[in-house]
Amino acid sequence: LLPWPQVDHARFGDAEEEAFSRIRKMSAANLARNWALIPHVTHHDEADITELERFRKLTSQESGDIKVTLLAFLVKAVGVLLAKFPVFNASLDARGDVLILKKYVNIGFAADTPEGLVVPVIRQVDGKGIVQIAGEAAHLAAKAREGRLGPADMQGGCFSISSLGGIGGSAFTPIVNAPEVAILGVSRAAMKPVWDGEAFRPRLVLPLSLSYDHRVIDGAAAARFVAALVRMLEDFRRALL
Ligand code: CAO
Repeated sequence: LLPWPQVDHARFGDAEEEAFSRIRKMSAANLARNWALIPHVTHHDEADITELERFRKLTSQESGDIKVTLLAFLVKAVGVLLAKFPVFNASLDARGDVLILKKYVNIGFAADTPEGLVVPVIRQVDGKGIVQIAGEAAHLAAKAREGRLGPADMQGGCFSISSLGGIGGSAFTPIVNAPEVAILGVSRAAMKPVWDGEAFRPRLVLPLSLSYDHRVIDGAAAARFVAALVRMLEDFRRALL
């Protein structure tokens, strides 16, 4: 590779130096390794979450202080699917020729903090309900923003979710968080005309982007995983099947 370009930026205008925070140094090193070593593919799809959003708002009103977020439903849905698609709940060993299949389901979520990106982990989501997951996510996100997450809060993840839906965007390519093998990116839901066989109806449509390690996961498996996620978000009763 060519060496990094050495430029005296001050020759071209005012500029100042700002050192990376400890968190940004760590996440930059992880992201660079994961981007360089993992052959990523990103699979995009959309889910009609009109009914889910109605249910989410109702549940939130009934849950007292806990705000039941879309993220909590996504964590639960992915948790259910990881049991059905074991290759998504796996890690490659360091040599890259043995797959470790996990029997537990811990899901990390990307949290934006003033110091940089962190990924706290919600443990054993398979044994938890959505309100409990929402409460734990809010607690971990607050801890993250205050810079109080300990190493134990960020270890043991099986799969990550990166939600930019509260900010905007229609699709992006999240970077797989090694040694995990897949990560779900969530963009901003928007009202769209959807053809129901007779007419276009206004529906709330959520964009989903699944990046996966193509050494471990085939494109067809990724498409099936996302299709199952879409069906679950469109009718959450499927999470019980
Ligand atoms: N589409 C439309 N609106 C959405 C949405 C979506 N997919 N997801 C959330 N929203 C809305 C919510 O309805 C809520 O609106 P109200 O304030 O009117 O109720 C608002 O956005 C905030 O949502 P939320 O409280 O559910 O929080 P969140 O799940 O969006 O975010 C957290 C929580 C921790 C994920 C967030 O604070 C964060 O850090 N996001 C950034 C993550 C990130 O940086 N990812 C990139 C990593 S790679 O660089």
